[in-house]
Amino acid sequence: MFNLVLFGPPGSGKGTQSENIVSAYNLHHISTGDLLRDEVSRHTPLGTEAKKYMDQGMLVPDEVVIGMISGVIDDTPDARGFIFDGFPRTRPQAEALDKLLEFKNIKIDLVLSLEVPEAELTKRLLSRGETSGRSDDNDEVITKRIKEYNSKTQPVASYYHSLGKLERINGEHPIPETFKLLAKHINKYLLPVS
Ligand code: B4P
Repeated sequence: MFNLVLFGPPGSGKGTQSENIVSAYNLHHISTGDLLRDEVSRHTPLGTEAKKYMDQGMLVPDEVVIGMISGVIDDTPDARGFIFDGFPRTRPQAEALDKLLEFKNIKIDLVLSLEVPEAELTKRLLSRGETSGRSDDNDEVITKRIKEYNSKTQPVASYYHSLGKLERINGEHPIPETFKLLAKHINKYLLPVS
């Protein structure tokens, strides 16, 4: 089994590249952003709680997100591996994920960090906002999300770097070129199925 964390600031292309990686390597995609948006759209108690944070560009509390992940892993026993997209986003989430995986006798093999300058992130997210209907794709909330990333999520990179698992990728290139850079690293662990 091969488990990958796709890491990076809001708008760096985690969701976009996850789709490419899933189709090339047949990994099971776990996006905490998608899971949370699904809870919000179904008006579940978890979704109602999460929405308060998401609408302000803040991270949802760790315990809410960690509980959600454990359930998804248990529901997918036959996966070839997992791609964690947008998770972990804080150091406590990273440590909780390691503990959770250890308990299931698996581990994170590789962390790919998409690096994109702030001006380009804002441009992409504003452009997505024109069609996405997402309540967090507007100027004010994007600024807050990038701030949250710099203070709470960036330290996760140092955590994985200290474990020798982090590779930094320039995410400024067009989507196919960025995918090729990611694939170069994944191919060292796993061959594509398509
Ligand atoms: P997420 O859903 O994870 O989304 P994201 O950070 O906005 O985007 P991503 O990096 O996936 O960008 P995308 O590919 O779409 O998070 C949303 C919110 O959920 C968070 O703010 C938080 O509140 C909450 N949340 C989620 N996980 C959490 C956790 N673990 N803990 C706590 N809270 C959590 O790309 C963006 C745009 O750029 C797209 O329009 C795309 O087409 C474009 N694009 C991508 N790559 C490009 C390229 N190479 N060139 C040009 N454009 C590109």
